[in-house]
Amino acid sequence: MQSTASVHRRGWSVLFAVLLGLAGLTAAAAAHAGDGYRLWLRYVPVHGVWLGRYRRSATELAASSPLSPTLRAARAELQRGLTGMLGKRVPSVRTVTANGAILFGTPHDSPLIRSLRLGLRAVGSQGYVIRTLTVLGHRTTVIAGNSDIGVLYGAFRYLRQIQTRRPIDALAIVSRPKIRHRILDFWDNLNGTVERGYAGDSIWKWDELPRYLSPRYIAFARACASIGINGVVLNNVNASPYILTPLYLEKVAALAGVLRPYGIRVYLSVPFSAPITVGRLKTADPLDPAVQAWWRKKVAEIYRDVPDFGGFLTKADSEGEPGPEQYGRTQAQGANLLARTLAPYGGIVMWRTFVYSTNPHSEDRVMQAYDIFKPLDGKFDQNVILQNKNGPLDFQPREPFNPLFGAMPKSNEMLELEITKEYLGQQTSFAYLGTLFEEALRADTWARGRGSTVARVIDGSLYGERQTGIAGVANIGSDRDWCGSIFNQSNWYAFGRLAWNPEASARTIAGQWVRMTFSNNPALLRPVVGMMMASREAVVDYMDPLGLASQMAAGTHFGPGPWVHPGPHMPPDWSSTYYSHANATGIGFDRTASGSDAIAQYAPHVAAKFASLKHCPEDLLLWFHHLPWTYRMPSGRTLWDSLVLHYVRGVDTVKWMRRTWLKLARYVDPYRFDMTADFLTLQVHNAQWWRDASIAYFQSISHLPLPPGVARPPDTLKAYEAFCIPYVEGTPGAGPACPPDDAPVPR
Ligand code: BDP
Repeated sequence: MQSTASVHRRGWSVLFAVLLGLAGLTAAAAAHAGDGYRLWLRYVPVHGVWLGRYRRSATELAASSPLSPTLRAARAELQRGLTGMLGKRVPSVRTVTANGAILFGTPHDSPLIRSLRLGLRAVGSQGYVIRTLTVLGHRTTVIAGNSDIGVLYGAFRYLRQIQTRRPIDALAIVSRPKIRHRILDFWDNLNGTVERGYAGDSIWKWDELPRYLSPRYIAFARACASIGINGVVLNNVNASPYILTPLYLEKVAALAGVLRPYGIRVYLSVPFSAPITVGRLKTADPLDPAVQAWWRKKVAEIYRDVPDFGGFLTKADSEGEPGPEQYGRTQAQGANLLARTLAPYGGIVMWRTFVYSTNPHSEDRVMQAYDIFKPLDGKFDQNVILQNKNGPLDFQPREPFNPLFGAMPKSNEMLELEITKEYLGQQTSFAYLGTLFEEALRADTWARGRGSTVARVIDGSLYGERQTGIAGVANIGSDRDWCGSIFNQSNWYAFGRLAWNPEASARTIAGQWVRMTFSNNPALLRPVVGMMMASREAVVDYMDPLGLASQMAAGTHFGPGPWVHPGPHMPPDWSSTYYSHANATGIGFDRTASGSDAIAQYAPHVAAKFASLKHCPEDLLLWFHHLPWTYRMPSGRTLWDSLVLHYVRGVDTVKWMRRTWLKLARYVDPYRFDMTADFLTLQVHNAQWWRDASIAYFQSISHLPLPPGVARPPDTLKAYEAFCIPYVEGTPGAGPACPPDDAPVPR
């Protein structure tokens, strides 16, 4: 079948051909073809007045030699970028000899840079300074850092100025990352699959390593360095013990070697039971001397081959993964066991607080981690960082902030975000997560009064920690476009930029990404940024409005499943009904003092706000309150009507996004245009499915009529419930048990 996008595009092509004939333009100048492989580092030619300005400011590349691998990477990037954008090769020289030279390096390797007063003290070990100065009588752009990696980051920053059409003739840029460890977590399995990965297989080709090093590793490393990512956890948190065997450690060392020049350290997820499964001990008890000795030996073995190894990430006592609890030990005793073996080498432990029990009688799921970890504050070693998911549940389209942020003043805390869109429609949905990340970072914990944002907890400015970090679960795979769609790339990009500066604006980042990925033309830029900024809220609206959460299908987490209820194979807190608490009296989870009192885990000011019906943000209302269907919202509508209208609004926004995109054919090359257009068509379909199934389900409980003008769902609730997708990319193990008979397909 021909796609709507291509039909539409053909219309444009006819018109366009006429215009071309009239104006004598070439199509190539309007839209540069791309298949997404080059991400935001496309370096397409600059035209018009800008070209002259940039050419004058980039005549030669000057650096002392010999260059380290990192400085060579900086030079190669500058050459690649300038050649692509300015259409000429910029020669490399030993010292500044002409106006418009770009001098790059550190004060350690370049006496010339040492002689300039650049104010490098302000940028620490990873930042950079870019300044336009007169050097040896020539007008020069100086890109300098205290370390080689700072220079590489500066080179990318300089190129971004050109990519986004910013002036470069009088530069005075000073930048340093606010967070020390900026890490991508790969949930990649050693068999090449990716848990919750929607962009093909793993990019790590374990079978080829260490003998063959795919050039893709370098393309990946460049992209990471361009946004300041400096760490990669190579394997799934549900970790295979084989990662710690010599066979795989050799492969890890090879990858570390490729990534090193780009400032990326490798880390590993480790199973807590490794002393048993790999070391053949009888126990993994953290207080057992034989267990401690085994880890010491293993860590020494790793550092022998990877001297800059970053450390470990652990998922312990969670979702069936082993942990210290099994031995009657605390999370702190478990974390410190690993921390003490890594400390002599400067390694860290990222200990996840995503710990909970699926026992039907356990307390409110969202309260468990806090109750386990809060009493342990002060018990963790200095090189342990507690890794909290942004919300207290599990990467839902919207959650309040995790109450552990700010509640552990004597412990290091880092933020874990999910870049892969497990719960937001997976690969085909258009959902820019810059806004979600921004919301998570700006949430005010009030731990030390107003302004105690999550950003300030994790950048160490609230409590003064030195080990600061942020992690994003990667959305990267073997697909040619890396992320399963062009727009998914923006989430990788936004994560890196916010990791560097957690106070940056999601809108600004979106704009820069669009300029680099598509075009600087305002006719494209404005509408696309508008789509991006509206996109995540649209998904919230059609999946989990008003503070609902976890209403998706079981297992695959794809598509609606508000009816999923506890059963023999479904623990209560893996069901949807547990979270909606929808019943004859109303809907929502009472987490006030009359309910689970999860609200009490927040600082008093925040708790009071969430507890008050008047002040609780409407978009978190049903997260904290169980309310009658006929409850009057501030808008004057009933809760039921508002809920339904949110589902409707979500679909309408996606339709608007699609309409907006379809008008942009002339500015985008056919491949990327069609893919995005067709994915948006698919998303309209999926959004309608979510809306209709959710309305059908909740109406069967509320028994209330639909607000005027809202159409009835085209199918019966029974039909929505019966629809079942057995296989979805990225779902670990087997999908849900779908009966292979004539199950219905929703309209
Ligand atoms: C859940 C994912 C599961 C992960 C888990 C985690 O569905 O695949 O293993 O998070 O973060 O959201 O450990």
